[in-house]
Amino acid sequence: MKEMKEEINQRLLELCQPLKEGKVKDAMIYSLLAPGKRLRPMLFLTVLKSYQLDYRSYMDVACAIEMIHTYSLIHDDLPGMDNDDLRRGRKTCHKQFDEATAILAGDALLNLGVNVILQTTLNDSLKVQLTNLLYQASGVNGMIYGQQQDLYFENHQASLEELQDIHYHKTGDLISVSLQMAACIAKKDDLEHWKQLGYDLGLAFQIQDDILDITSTTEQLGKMVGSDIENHKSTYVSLLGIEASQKKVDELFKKCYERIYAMQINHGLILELLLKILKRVS
Ligand code: GRG
Repeated sequence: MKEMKEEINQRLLELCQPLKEGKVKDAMIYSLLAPGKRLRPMLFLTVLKSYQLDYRSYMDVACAIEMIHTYSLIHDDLPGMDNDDLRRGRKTCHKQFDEATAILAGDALLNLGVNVILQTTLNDSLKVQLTNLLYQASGVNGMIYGQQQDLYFENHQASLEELQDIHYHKTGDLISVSLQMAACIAKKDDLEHWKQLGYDLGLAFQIQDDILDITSTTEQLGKMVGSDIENHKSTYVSLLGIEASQKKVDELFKKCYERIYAMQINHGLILELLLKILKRVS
């Protein structure tokens, strides 16, 4: 798993090397190579591996997923959005550089993602399918919709249903599509299984995030903690409490395991990664 993460980091850097020199390139590399978990590309590659495919042939697609995720983090941290100073244990992109550079670096990563997929040697039909899935999930019906709703509910009380809708899109769409893209390559018949598994995992991951915002430290998380309470934000924890939220996380993971065992894959590989996510402290 460590080896896969290092391979992702190395390829991310290589893909940025040909870019024109300047502050935007520097900011892209700064945020992209910051110590993140690489969860989404790891899920994508691990699913491929669990079907006995050579995951390295799809490394650039994995990198495109991480580029989109990093763009979303850079923009989410901007003063016009969450206005955060710390991300992945470092100053946020606009704090390290400036706001205009951070906006452009985010735009450029979103843009680079599609180019990276199109420039692979995969067959054209597959490239179109993967690009379509990824950009639908991160677009205005997906992650951007989730972000819009999240911003709206900063000043409005959200019900549990509304909160779930935010999470399905803000967090779930990109996690789920990472799994769907792998299924699209490996076995289309399993796509629906991976899609639902991704939404359950995404919701569990977000509830964990709400719990960690209360139980963890800034050093451990690499971002400011306690911000949800400070912003009077509706979260699973504020609506249900920590214990019931943790119970919900456990239930969602159990559903994920059941789906994994329903498929003919190398179960151990994907279970190992899920277990790592379940036990995560950052
Ligand atoms: C700006 C269009 C747009 C969307 C932003 C991703 C996102 C949507 C906002 C980030 C804020 C947040 C807490 C989102 C929930 C998902 C989440 C926990 C993101 C952080 O992902 P990790 O933990 O981060 O995988 P690393 O740094 O490990 O990659």
